[in-house]
Amino acid sequence: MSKSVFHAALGAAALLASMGTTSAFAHATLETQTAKADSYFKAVMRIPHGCEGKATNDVIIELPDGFYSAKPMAHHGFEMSVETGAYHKPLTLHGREKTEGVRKVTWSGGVVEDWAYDEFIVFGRIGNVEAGETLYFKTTQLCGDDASVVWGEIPVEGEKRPAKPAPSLKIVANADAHGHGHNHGDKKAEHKEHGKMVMAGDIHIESAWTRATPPNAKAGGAFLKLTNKGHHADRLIGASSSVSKVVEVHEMAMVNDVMKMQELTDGLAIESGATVELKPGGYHLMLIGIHNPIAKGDMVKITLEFEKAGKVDVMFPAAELGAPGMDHSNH
Ligand SMILES: [Cu+2]
Repeated sequence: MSKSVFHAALGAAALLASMGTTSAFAHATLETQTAKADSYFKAVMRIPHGCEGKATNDVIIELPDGFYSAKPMAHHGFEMSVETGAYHKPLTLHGREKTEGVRKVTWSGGVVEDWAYDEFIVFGRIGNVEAGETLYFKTTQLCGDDASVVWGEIPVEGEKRPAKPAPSLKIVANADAHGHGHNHGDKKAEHKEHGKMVMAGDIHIESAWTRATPPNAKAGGAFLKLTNKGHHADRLIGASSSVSKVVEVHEMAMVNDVMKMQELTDGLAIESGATVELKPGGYHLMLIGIHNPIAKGDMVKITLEFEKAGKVDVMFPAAELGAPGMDHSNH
């Protein structure tokens, strides 16, 4: 009994303290919504209300790729538990490679009344993400056995803001970080563009880029990173663009000791949970029969087609002629 009284009192105090400045927010959001690349960050998740009138009993935060070495903070009146798993990419911190860690935190069995406000905290390290990218902290509130609120929708540029957006964290440049390959000063604008994430259903599309072509070139390559966040495998089955006659999905393969490229006629599989990178020397999109040379700085629009996720337009900024990769692809 004394526990819930204390809890209600704490919630009311926090609500009063936040009124006036933030009383209008109705979504679960992070208190601080920007973080520097390669820095430590305290994610404070703000829970502004329950589930349509019902008190919140459990809060679950799924940690995004790019958030390492997570340590959740205990919360009075709640049991805390974690799920660990492999990171999408290892990160070396203080000379040690981190390959797995906490990916999901659950605070359960407490009470946050619908009229109360509360906060749940996870401390961690931002890594393997670039300025301009956004991390999403999917957050679920469970209220009793039959009610819940899931803050898990990813906003798509140019579309209506979702009703239950996933709490987001925008990554900004870190002037203090060393050895991170940010030496392409003249490509800042392009980099910003290509750092944007596009979604097609469960497929996250990132790091799209192409490169300038020589004057009489008939073909060019285009590159990007695809991550399947869904529970079912999908395939990239085709692509098209107004800049060339056709766009094919290619792979590089050794044929009689010679590296050759060939079309993947069945498309490129993206298994559930997998990230497939299309990059120079590996899988790539091939623009065949280019109508006009591509110049550095051009934005090339390519429509990708997935077997399940359908069609999506992606903008590919053009790097200089012969560029081995944009900033991302080098590390
Ligand atoms: Cu090719």
